[in-house]
Formats: sequence, C-alpha cells, structure tokens
Amino acid sequence: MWDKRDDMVVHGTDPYNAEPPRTALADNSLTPTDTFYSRNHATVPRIEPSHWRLRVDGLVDQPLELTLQDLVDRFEHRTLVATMQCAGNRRSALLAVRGIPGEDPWGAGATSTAAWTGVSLRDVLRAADVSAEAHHVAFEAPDVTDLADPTQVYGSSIPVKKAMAEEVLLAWQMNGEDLPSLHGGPVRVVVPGYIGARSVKWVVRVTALLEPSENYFQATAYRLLPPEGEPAPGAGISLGPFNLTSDILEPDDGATLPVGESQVTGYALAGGDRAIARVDVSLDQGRTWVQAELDAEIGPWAWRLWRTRLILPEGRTCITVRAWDSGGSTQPESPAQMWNPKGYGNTSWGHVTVHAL
Ligand SMILES: Nc1nc2c(c(=O)[nH]1)N[C@H]1C(S)=C(S)[C@@H](COP(=O)(O)O)O[C@H]1N2
Ligand SMILES: [Mo]
Repeated sequence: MWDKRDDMVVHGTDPYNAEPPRTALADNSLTPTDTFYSRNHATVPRIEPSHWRLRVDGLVDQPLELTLQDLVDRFEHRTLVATMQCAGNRRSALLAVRGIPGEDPWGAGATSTAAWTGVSLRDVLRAADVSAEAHHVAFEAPDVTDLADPTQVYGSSIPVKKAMAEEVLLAWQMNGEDLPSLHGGPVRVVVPGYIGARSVKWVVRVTALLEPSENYFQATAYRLLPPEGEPAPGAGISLGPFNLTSDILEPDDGATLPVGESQVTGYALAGGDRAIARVDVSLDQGRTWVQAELDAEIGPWAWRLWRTRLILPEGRTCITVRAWDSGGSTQPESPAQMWNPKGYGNTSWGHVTVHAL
C-alpha cells in the first residue's frame, strides 16, 4: 500500500512503521524511496497539495500564511542530501540488555538517506520577520496521536540557531519526486544532523517561541532518561543532534558465507559539525582492527559508506565496526553502557554474526 519493497520489516501497519533489511541499504548512497524506513505515531494524513497551508506565527512581526505555490514561487530552491535516522534505530540491541515495554524493536534499518528539495526554513522565517527574542522554532502537524493524554498533534522544536541554518528545509521533494504522503507530503521539515523526530512531516505550522515546544514529542518523548527514570514533561535529556555512529550493512546478521575472502560494507554517520575520519573493523570482538576504505563524501549531512575485504575463517565469526570522527571521538563499546527506559540513541559498536562454510 505504501509502495515499499516486499521485504520490509513491518513493526506495525496503522500507524505504519517499517524498516528495510540492512542489506537493502548497502551500496546505495541514496536510499531508493521504496526502501526508505518510515516511522509514524498516527494514521498517515492525506493532504491535497492545493489545500495545504503553512502558518508562520509566534514571535514574528509579520505572521504568514503560505500555500505550496507561495513556497515554490517566493523562495530560493535548495537540494541537499541528508541522512534521516530514528532515535530508536538499533533499539533491538538495547532490548537484549533489558526490556523496554511499549516500544518497537527497531533493528539496523531505521536509517536512510535521500536528496531533499525545498526552501530554507530560514528564508521563510526572515520573510516573517522573526523577532530577535525567539530562542526556539516549533513545528506542528495535523496527525493526532493518542500516545499523549489528552491526545495531541505531532510536533517538535529546534533552537533558533539551527532553524536559521541554511540546511534546515521545508521540503516538497525526495529523490527528485514529489514527497509521498508517507514521508510527509505535501511538505515536511528536514532537520539535517538531528534525530528523525525533529523532521516534522505534513508540517502546517511554524511558531517562533521563547522556550522549546511543549508538545509531547518534544517535552516528554525523545528524551534520554536515567535507567530508573519515568517519562514526564521536562524529565531527562532532550535529544537533538545525532551522535557518532556506524553499522555493518553487508553481510546480513546470520548470513552463511563461503570460507575465505568476503566483502564487508556499511555506513558511518558523524554528529554535529564533525566528519567521519576513520572506520575500524574487527573479527575478534575488538582486540585487533583493520581500517575500512571510505567511499567519497556525498555531503556534510549524509552518511559515509565504507567497505573492506576480510578473510573469514571456518565457523562462526562476529564482525564488529566502530567509527572515529574528526574530533577524535569514537563509539561506546556496548549497548549495556547506553540502555535507557525508552530505548533511544544506541550508538554502540555495530555487529553481525556470520557462519562460514
Ligand atoms: N507529523 C509527524 N512527523 C514525524 C513523525 C510523526 O509521527 N508525525 N515521526 C517522526 C520520526 S520519530 C521520524 S524517525 C521521522 C521518520 O520519517 P520517515 O517516515 O519519512 O522516514 O519522521 C518524524 N516526523
Ligand atoms: Mo524517530
């Protein structure tokens, strides 16, 4: 129904939540749209492009109401490549450490990369004459979720400094085609470098504020709680920018391969304004490492694909990856170091176990 490939791992049909198998992400710097993961908290709204309106309000001198045609006609178009990653990516490895009731067991595939086309949010905020007092910019969508009590529409916010950075888009195209409804069409926010939850789909309202949004998905969900913590408004650490991570995309976990040389590929994703500097791969759980070859960079907001060839001995081998960034940071070794009650932000070393015959 959503024009996705047949082998998607479907966590739920309504709301639709699905990720591709990791091997489907391998070797494509841009993820084909039929392979791109999708994360939804409510039924996907269908909005006629001609009926869509964007309200820009709050701490602005010139509140606006824009049609899609206004966006297209009045502002400079930009296309950029950005990786979207759900904060729940690789929750399954956290779950293996300790239970996480009520959250889906996302694997390695809640990560995908597309070329997004739209206008800079900054240009729209400038047209609205955003006030110097604004510290945050909030987004609202029409999808109503019952995860919040009372029910609420989906929303998020980002600091005004990020909102005024040219890379943050109001996008109406993905991989050169009209944005499908599943991915937020007619228009979504794309916040490159931030967890997927901030990139609000079907955005209908942009509000300049003094404080972060009070929406459930900003104030209560998508926050990193201490291990014995309970979700509550303002509790825990608000998640925004990505942290450094990497994973193996090929071979698949559990694959059977011939003994001898095998190709191993994957991705690495840097946080903030850092870049990927090095990727290490190990066949002995991190005692010794070889350095993978990095593919060409495809943009500052995109993952960096890497590849190497390794000699697999007969039997069971665990292949491990870790990345290093341009600031010299690397990933934590174990998901046990990262377990948190909602299962967010597992950026520990990536692993697959293979059998060579
Ligand atoms: N309106 C709205 N926007 C949303 C969501 C949602 O449920 N509703 N989910 C968020 C989350 S958690 C993620 S990871 C991304 C997923 O985007 P995708 O479905 O295009 O992959 O959308 C974000 N934007
Ligand atoms: Mo997400």
